[in-house]
Amino acid sequence: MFRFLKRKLTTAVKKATRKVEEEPEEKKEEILDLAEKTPEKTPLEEKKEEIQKEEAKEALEEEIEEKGFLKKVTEKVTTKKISESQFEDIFQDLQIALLENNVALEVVDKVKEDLKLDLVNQAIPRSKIEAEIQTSLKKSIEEILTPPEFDLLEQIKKSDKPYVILIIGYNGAGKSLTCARLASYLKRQQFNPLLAAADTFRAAGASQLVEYGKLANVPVISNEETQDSCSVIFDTIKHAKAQNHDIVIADTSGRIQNNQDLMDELKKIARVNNPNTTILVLDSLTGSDVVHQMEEFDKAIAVDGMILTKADVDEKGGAFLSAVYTGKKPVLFICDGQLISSIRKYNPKEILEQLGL
Ligand SMILES: Nc1nc2c(ncn2[C@@H]2O[C@H](COP(=O)(O)OP(=O)(O)O)[C@@H](O)[C@H]2O)c(=O)[nH]1
Ligand SMILES: [Mg+2]
Repeated sequence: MFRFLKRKLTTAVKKATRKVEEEPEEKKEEILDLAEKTPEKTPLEEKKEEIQKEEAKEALEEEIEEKGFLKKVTEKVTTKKISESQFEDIFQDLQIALLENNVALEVVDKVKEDLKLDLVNQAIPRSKIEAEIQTSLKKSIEEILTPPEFDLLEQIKKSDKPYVILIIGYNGAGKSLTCARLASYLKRQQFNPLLAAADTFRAAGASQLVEYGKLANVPVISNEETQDSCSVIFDTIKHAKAQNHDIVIADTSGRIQNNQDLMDELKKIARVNNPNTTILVLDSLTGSDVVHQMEEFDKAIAVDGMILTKADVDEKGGAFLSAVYTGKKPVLFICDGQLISSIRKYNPKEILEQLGL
């Protein structure tokens, strides 16, 4: 999980540290050049210089009294300031590392602003340059990974029953498996969920959910006779009321935003069945395209939260950063495998750890 980005971030921080630690050679040469080029001084200039030296000496004496000589000297030797232009240079490697690993541009810009604020023109102890860069990066990425909160269990408890969860997203994102995983998770929390096989578009859509339902030990309502996904969900809600199921989880057909018919169908599903929560399933392997997916689905029907899948096979991790930061929606769960049990509550600290921060 996230191996590539982790490795790249570590390398970029080390490289940035080395760049800051090394004095830029051109500067030294410039000073030498200047010294060589200084022309002979006239007596008047020498007098002026003497006065300036005297004034500087007095100012220094005052400062010594205020600060303590030793402290002043050590501060000069042991601290380093990163100029704005030097920052631009050291951020280059980090920027490449982030972009190469599917991090959306908007997120890269935020990291840059955060690091700039923390590092530019600050007196950083020389021995702590790497630690300071690392701390600043960690703080920024932690902010990025922290979405608005949403306590699903609490919401279910306080709402009328059945609580209807609508699962939407691209083809192959992991919606059907996630429906069964979520049902199994909620069952373990002492709820009694019912699944609606509303992927009526794909031939095997409904039967696949029936199989997943068996694995999760959760009943599934399906109707192979109909193409009307809206009515399958409607029937499932009726069924849930009659048989005391407190939650309905509705699977839907995969769709992309340029498929207008399917998008319109989704709007109809939401209008007719009025779900309590609509969750967008995002496949982390689709990279920074997750930003686009969230925008488009949210525009069609209001998305309440997201579930990120395939974390186990995502070596880059950028989709997580991009989806959480730009989506500005709660992240309910992450899925990291092909099992019914491969689902857990989203925890930003865990992701940070995976990134080596
Ligand atoms: N490795 C891995 N595979 C997953 C995960 N979630 C789903 N899959 C696989 O992705 C494929 C598509 O899943 P499915 O639930 O049918 O997607 P749907 O088209 O959105 O309903 C299946 O082969 C799943 O086993 C995950 O978290 N990790
Ligand atoms: Mg499916």
